[in-house]
Amino acid sequence: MRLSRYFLPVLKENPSEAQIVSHRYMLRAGMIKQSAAGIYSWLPLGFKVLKKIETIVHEEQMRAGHIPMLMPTLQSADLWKESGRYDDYGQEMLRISDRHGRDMLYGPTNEELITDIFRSHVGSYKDLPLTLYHIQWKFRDEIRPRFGVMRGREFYMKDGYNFDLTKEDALHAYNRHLVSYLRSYERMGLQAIPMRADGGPIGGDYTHEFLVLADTGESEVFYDSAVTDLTFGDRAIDYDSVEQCQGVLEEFTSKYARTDETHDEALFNEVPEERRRVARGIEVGQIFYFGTKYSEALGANVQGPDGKQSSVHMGSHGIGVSRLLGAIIEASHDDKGIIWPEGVTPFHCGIVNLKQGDAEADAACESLYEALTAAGLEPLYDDRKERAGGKFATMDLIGLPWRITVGPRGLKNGVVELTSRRSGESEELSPEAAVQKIVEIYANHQTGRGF
Ligand code: 5CA
Repeated sequence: MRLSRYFLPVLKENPSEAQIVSHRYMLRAGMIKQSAAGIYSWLPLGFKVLKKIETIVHEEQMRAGHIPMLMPTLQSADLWKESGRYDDYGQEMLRISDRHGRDMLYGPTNEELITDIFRSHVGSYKDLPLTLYHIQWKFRDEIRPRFGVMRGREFYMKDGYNFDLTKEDALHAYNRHLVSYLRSYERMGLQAIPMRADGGPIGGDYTHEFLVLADTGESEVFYDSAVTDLTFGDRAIDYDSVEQCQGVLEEFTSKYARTDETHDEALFNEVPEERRRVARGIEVGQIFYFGTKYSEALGANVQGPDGKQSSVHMGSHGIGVSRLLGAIIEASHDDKGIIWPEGVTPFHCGIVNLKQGDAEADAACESLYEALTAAGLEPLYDDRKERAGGKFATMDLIGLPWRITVGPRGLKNGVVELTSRRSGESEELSPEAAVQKIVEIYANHQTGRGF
């Protein structure tokens, strides 16, 4: 993409309404624009990152054997009346009536709708196990939408639902989700720690939230610092193996890590004092096992091998896709702007032309642009007639992890400058070597695809 043809409405001033750094940088980098409280338009740069995160979530869900689909945002209230949640959900649910006076709602979550689909089409244990998921906009009329996409009213969420014959099978589905979530967050450059939590309006008393540690997080968390040493890495996993998935769950959840909802002071005090941490975190996902709560209410039964009918065991599993942009920025920025991890960066590399209009500099930038594109990467070429300082400030703000700077002086010696946004370190290389290095860096990262 050439910056002169892109739509990147960066702001020079700090927007006064933004209280936390991720909100500030998302507005300043022209990623989002508020349309009403807690409701945002996703401008091209924000949309690009959103889609990269979404792609990673899809890839990891499908890798775990979960099946993508799409349900609508608007739902009829009937199913919610059947489950009993229409009254229970309270004012967070946006209720609408259509022209015929029928009660509708903008879905805050989809347990009822998916259970209805299941009961309409599945009747035998032979069709199990089954996990269906979608990534769709949700609406919760939060009393205090704030911090930009972090606590929106309209937000983008992956929600998956498992259907199993037995509790044991459903717990395997729970563990599969835990593993796939660890992988997903790590690909986004994040450490998200599974912590024992509370079921809230979804229900169930077996649930973990995934938290990214950050001072601006809305949840208070208590943990053994040893959990922060754990990484999933690129180890192989067989998602069908009950033992392997259970092993990962045990590895990642046996150390003390809880949100304030389930915090137990006595247990916490058993952690060696020097490892006890009280901090704040951003909840970027939650997995639930709630047994037959919805299948009983809605009559989702299957016939078992013994010919008997029984309610299926279910769980639901969410990832806050739009919230993740905020969480990643909170975890990765400096005073100049965002620092995108390679896995989700909107463009793989920036090209800054220090002397636009200089025949040699222009030609060198064009050939870098072509070589990177031919290698399957997406560069952002700042081809505007701007001062170098302004170009650097924009690149630093929007946070591309790598930048190639091209100027007449370097070209005389046959070199360009390759700079890491994270370390700030630069090296001089031939243009070919710079391309080669960037290609190698991304060969080691499974990056999500953008738009
Ligand atoms: N049905 C279950 C799991 S599919 C469910 O709705 N779980 S949830 O309530 O925990 O939401 C899943 C994730 O969505 C949360 O972990 C959080 O990351 C994200 N989320 C929830 N509310 C908001 C909000 N108001 N703004 C942005 N993200 C949100």
